[in-house]
Amino acid sequence: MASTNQSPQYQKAQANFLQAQGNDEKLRWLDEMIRECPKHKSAEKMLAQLKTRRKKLLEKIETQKKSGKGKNKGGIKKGELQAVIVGFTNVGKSTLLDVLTNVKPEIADYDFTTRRPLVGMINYSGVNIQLIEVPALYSEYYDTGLANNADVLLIMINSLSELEKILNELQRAHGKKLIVFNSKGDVDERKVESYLKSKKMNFVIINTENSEGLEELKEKMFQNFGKIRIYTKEPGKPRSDKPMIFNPGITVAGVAKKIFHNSSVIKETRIWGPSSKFPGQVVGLQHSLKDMDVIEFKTR
Ligand SMILES: Nc1nc2c(ncn2[C@@H]2O[C@H](COP(=O)(O)OP(=O)(O)O)[C@@H](O)[C@H]2O)c(=O)[nH]1
Ligand SMILES: [Mg+2]
Repeated sequence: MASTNQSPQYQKAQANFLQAQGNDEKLRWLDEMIRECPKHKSAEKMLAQLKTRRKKLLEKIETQKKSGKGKNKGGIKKGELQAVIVGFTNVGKSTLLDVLTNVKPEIADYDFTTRRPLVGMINYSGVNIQLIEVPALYSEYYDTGLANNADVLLIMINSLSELEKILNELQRAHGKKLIVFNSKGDVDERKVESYLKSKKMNFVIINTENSEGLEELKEKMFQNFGKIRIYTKEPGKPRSDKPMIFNPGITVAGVAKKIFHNSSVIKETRIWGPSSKFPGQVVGLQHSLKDMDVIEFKTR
């Protein structure tokens, strides 16, 4: 769908639609596109296409609801990128959720404060990451399903002695495991670091009280999803704020398919960033993209 003669409102809705993470958000922007689509004769075909797309999207949402797909036991709808914090009680899980997301959990220094999974959203440079605190291990409220199905597990500990027990509990979890050592109290961080390094562990040392290590944590968390970020731009304009998320190895054709559904509308593609030999390089449909690339399509 080339954006010729579209109002700025339409273009904005389209940009938001393309970057939407999740079907409900997609539906919202698609509705906006339909409202903003020109109503004159020559745009009839385009409007019809949008309506067909809306119908398909609704069907998809319905089947997902029925099959319960994308839902965990607790009725939490799985985000595109989902990380779950697991750990013993009182290690600072709720505090981490509090500092990284919009959720305000109850934080207390008595055991097993958190009794049901809490869900927050992190905005990491335009990427939405769903962060869930599950009730502590060994609490009657602990949720194995959430831990086992998460894409990334943040294993939160205050001392190295907790590690083995937790890893033992998480044998059936298939997500990537990132150890988050919360330096609470009197800890020799250098010792912790050299131990975890010697074990070739995937880890980050943080301190939720003074925010140390939180940026590194967000970056590592994103990397552990194994996804890449692609920004789009229109000719003569700055790049989008929110990236689109893809699996590594995605080609120009793959991105085009997601945006236009039909790559024959593309006249020329330019690339900026890690996969380009120089800024603004013209590339073909088979060109492989890298994390943080910016892609510009010129359409017919
Ligand atoms: N000194 C210190 N206390 C912390 C830190 N993070 C959390 N706490 C405290 O530890 C207690 C338990 O924290 P909470 O986030 O509820 O732990 P949870 O049970 O793992 O969710 C609370 O009193 C927090 O204020 C930290 O980095 N340093
Ligand atoms: Mg808690």
